[in-house]
Amino acid sequence: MHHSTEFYINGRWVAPATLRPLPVIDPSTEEVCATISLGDQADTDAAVAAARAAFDGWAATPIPERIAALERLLAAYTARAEDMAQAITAEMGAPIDWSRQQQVTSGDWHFEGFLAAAKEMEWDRPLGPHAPGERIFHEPIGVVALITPWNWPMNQIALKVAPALLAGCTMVLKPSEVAPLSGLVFAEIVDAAGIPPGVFNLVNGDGPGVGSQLSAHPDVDMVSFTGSTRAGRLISIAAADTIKRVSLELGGKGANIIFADADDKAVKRGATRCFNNSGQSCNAPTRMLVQRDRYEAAVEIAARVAEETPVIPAAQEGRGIGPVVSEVQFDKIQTLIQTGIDQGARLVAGGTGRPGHLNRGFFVRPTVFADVTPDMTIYREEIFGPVLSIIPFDTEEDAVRMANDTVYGLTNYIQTTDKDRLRRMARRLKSGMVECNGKGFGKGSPFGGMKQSGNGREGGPWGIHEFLEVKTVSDWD
Ligand code: TXE
Repeated sequence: MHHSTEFYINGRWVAPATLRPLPVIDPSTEEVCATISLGDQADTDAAVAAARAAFDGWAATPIPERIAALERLLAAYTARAEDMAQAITAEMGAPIDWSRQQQVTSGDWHFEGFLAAAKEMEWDRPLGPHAPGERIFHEPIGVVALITPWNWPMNQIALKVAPALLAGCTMVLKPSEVAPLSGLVFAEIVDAAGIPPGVFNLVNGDGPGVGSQLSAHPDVDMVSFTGSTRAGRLISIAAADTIKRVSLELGGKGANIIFADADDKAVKRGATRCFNNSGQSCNAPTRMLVQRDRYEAAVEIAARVAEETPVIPAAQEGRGIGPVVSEVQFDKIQTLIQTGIDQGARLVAGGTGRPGHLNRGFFVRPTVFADVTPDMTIYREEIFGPVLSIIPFDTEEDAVRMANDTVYGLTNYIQTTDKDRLRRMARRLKSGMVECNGKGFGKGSPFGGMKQSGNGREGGPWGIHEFLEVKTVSDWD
């Protein structure tokens, strides 16, 4: 990739103010697959200045033209789908078919969802008969910083860039320094789509550097962040002085409540979902709560799913999970698995160490623990690896209490054929999303969490509203 140490600022590829090389490690081979440069304050300032200079023009661009720009971006994105898949496979070790079929297509999915929402949205309207003459306007908040993680790199970029563009904001994207290659390909796509200079800018960097510089920057009006709860807290603190809006999509510890009357596939589906993307999804159903009658059978099924999940290197085609993203994540997951064993959970599949057929790469064995209790670390902490905890319950009341017994509140899952129970339970779970009986969400559904899983919602009109201010004008009509 010829631009890899450069940044995309004001419609051009530019060298960093000071070259600070950082190798990108392919997690499948542990070899360097590219080198980027970390930015510093001068680069951050240049990108923010470009976005500020472009703001008035982009904000005044009529909405149909902004929609047309996103349509061009979608076409340019589709044309580069294979390059994007290769970039994601290199930077995060995702098996190539998974990159093609899940990681890359998440981008199209969100672009299409936002385009539909933008066409239907009311951008300004009279307030109503109770407020005669008043009109409300939705206006872009200004220059926005978009800080994204490594686990679904293109998904997160699409979830932020598309609504920011439609809202009329100009932006600086800082992708994760662990998986920055998809962001670089994306900047080339933006360039090819003819988005006006300065509207979209990209600076690579790490959290304490460009990440916190953007968060504290007096000329940035909003930060939209996806990542750890730890970093979300630091961003809020850094942003506090300038009172900028901070929208956060953070960790999760989803409960998957499986009642005795759930369909036959419920356990298999839940375990598979937990291992997908090597467990690196904030909405993964990591705590499987199973009603006592089906508990032992569920433990057996989940153990079999773990044993039958192929663990494969990124270049290999076909079904399977790849490594986790980095040595840091690998070590963290190993420690958590060992802690599960030490604290007395029953290990029924997987365990510490690499799978036997692989002698390098950050591969983790799909792991299942039974008899997990609420006092255990693996019940509480987001593991972000292919590790499932199974816990028995007796009554609906117990299930609600256990599901809500976490600082997180992103996604919970219910499996039951009893619709009345499903409706009762769904209303009592403290999470932004409740996914039931394996029925996934559609394009443009709101995505986001309660409690320490964050604030705000991404996707559809909710996602666009995150980037808008509301203005009320009296005596308009
Ligand atoms: O994430 P970080 P890490 C969770 C998951 C994982 C853990 C640690 O549990 O095991 O977080 O992952 C930027 N100011 N999730 O440490 O550090 C950073 O540069 C501004 C859940 O790798 O949060 C990168 O761009 N920015 C999650 C982004 O934050 C800062 C996805 C994510 O990295 C910053 C990823 C700072 N002070 C991890 N510090 C999800 N919600 O899906 C870091 N960053």
